[in-house]
Amino acid sequence: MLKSASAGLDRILTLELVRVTERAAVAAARLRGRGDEKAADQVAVDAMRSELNRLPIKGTVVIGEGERDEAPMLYIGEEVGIGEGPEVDIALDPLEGTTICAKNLPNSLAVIAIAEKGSLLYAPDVYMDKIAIGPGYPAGVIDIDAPAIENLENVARAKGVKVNEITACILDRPRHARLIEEVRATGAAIRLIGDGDVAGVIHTTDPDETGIDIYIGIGGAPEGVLAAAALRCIGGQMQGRLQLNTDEKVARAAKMGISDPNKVYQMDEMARGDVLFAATGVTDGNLLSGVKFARDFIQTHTIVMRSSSLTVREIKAKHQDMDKF
Ligand code: VTB
Ligand code: MG
Ligand code: MG
Repeated sequence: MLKSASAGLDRILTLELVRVTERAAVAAARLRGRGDEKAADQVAVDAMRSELNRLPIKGTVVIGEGERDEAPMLYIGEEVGIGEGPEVDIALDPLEGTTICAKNLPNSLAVIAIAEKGSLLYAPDVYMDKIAIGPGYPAGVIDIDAPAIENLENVARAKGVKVNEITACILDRPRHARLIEEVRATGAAIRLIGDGDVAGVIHTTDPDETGIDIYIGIGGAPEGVLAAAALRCIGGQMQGRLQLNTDEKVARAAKMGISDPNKVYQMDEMARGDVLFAATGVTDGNLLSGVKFARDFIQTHTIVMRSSSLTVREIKAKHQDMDKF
């Protein structure tokens, strides 16, 4: 098999990954707007799994659909791939934003990240407090422990605009009531999203296109690791802290090797080494179009990237062999 010039993962895997998210996205898109999030999720999981199992890797799912006893497929620890090839860790979410897909609202994605074995944070399925910005800022602009106003002022100053020209993306949840008040008090705008904070974080990387400068707030830890993997490939800054607020969660995390429950993880502690990331739009979104079903073909729109080269590719594919999907 071809070896890439730089150390790390075989670069041919980059294209292979696109097939994996394309398949999952098309499957989920067939169930867009049907109000059945479970069914949409299930078909995406099935499709992603069958495509993943054709890859020339010895893969282990480290961020997946849940623990073995709660998820029949793509559970944490499941081995995927043909069992030959490089040993890799895999983080995935075949349908990130199941509710968005069921309601046919923007920004649901099929998402996967692959990294060298041992390079991804083995995060339990708990909440994570997150803060993220895109590329082009000096180091140290964001600090998860600082008040929102400080982060927003620093981002605005670094961008060379007033705070009221900054937009923060925040999940619309009661737990964010105070955060939302604090951000609004600065004069900054908020894009409140119903779900889909992997997309929310990625959107910070292209504020001109998405209108989002910073992501703040508490979402899923698995989504945090996926988002960190994506940012590693585009550039940007992110910090995360697991919300291990019960003894049970602390114990679960400890089993996964996390000894300090309050640790702040920097982006490259959540996703180290060479990382490949791919996401295909399921519903139309700010950066990716959703799957289009035309009479004679299916069109998908995927972003695929690699951390070691910081290459970001967008692939619009027309699939004419529609029986395959
Ligand atoms: C977020 C969101 C996801 O989970 O991570 C969220 O981005 C966090 O959990 O799309 P709550 O819904 O409990 O707030 C999702 O909504 C689903 O994975
Ligand atoms: Mg999922
Ligand atoms: Mg999800």
